[in-house]
Amino acid sequence: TAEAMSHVTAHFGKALEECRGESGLSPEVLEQFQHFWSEDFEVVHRELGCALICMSNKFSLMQDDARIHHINMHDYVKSFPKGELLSEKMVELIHNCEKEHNNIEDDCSRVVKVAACFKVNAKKEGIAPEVTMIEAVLEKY
Ligand code: BOM
Repeated sequence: TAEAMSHVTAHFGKALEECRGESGLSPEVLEQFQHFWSEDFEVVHRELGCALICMSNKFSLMQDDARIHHINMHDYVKSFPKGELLSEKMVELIHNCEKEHNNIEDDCSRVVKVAACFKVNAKKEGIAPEVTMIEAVLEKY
């Protein structure tokens, strides 16, 4: 559900500042992680892909090949309110996007494409949160 996704995003997004330095993602491109879901944020910068890899590694959500760790992601999403309603769908959508962009060799470039694909498909499935929903739960984490 979009509600569960707002919790996942709020929690995951707390790792952004720790990853800004090594990813090179400037605050002008993405100031706060919740804006990932904004209509007017374009998921296009390679540095965002690098940041997503760094952030995922803080929670062991990726394998060494920078692909999603299915079990860890499942458990992570399940740990949030209503997460058990989201975890399977989320892993499936990300994995489908990984298959679509499997030809891109550079990890950061591929991950940002996967993230853009995931954003589109999550909106189609009605599990994309509004930025205001994320802001409402930020203080819990
Ligand atoms: O091939 C690995 C791709 C990982 C892409 C992840 C995209 C998700 C971005 C936005 C939402 C975030 C909330 C939690 C994400 C965990 C990765």
